[in-house]
Amino acid sequence: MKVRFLGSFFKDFPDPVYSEVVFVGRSNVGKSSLINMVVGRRVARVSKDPGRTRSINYFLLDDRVYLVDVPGYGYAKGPKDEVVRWKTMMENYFRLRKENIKRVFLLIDSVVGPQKTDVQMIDWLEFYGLPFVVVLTKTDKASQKEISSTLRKLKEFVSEGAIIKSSAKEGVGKKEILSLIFE
Ligand SMILES: Nc1nc2c(ncn2[C@@H]2O[C@H](COP(=O)(O)OP(=O)(O)OP(=O)(O)O)[C@@H](O)[C@H]2O)c(=O)[nH]1
Ligand SMILES: [Mg+2]
Repeated sequence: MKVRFLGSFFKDFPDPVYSEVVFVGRSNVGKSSLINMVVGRRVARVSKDPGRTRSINYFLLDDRVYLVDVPGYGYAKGPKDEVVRWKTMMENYFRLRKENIKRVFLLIDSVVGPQKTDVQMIDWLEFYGLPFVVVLTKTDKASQKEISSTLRKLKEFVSEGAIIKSSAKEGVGKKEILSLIFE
């Protein structure tokens, strides 16, 4: 698979010659790690500290589709103006790119489960009319019981057919995610 980092953007995003998929979710949920796992290379920056990704990063996959890595939300310790900054940036992104986004991957930690901010994100995606699938992350860290509990809570908001289990650490979920990216 061919993957190329196109740059970090805040506005003036790449020309919409290819459609794009975007990975959203709480800070530290594993967005950048999942992108690296799926493309098979360490292209996105990963960190133990929440808030690692600070801009909107574009990658071009196989000269066919843009992959977009965005900053996470819901980092509790984040100062208020950081939250405002995130919101402004993401609102701008969704507004400008909604026609070009073919799918959103909404990542939810399989141990932590859906939080209030995730539900807000689902509302937001529905408001913009963006199709999304939920990806449970870090299943290698979760017990069967935790996974079931997370699935149960999620069923209130999404149908089970739209949930993919993944582990960036163990390469779980790669095939399903890739097939949606290239769909
Ligand atoms: N065990 C395990 N750890 C993971 C997995 N995916 C990510 N992590 C760890 O979770 C932490 C956060 O990963 P990132 O990929 O940087 O998370 P992010 O969602 O991009 O975070 P922000 O850019 O801050 O929003 C890192 O310490 C990763 O090593 C996984 O599948 N299993
Ligand atoms: Mg990141």
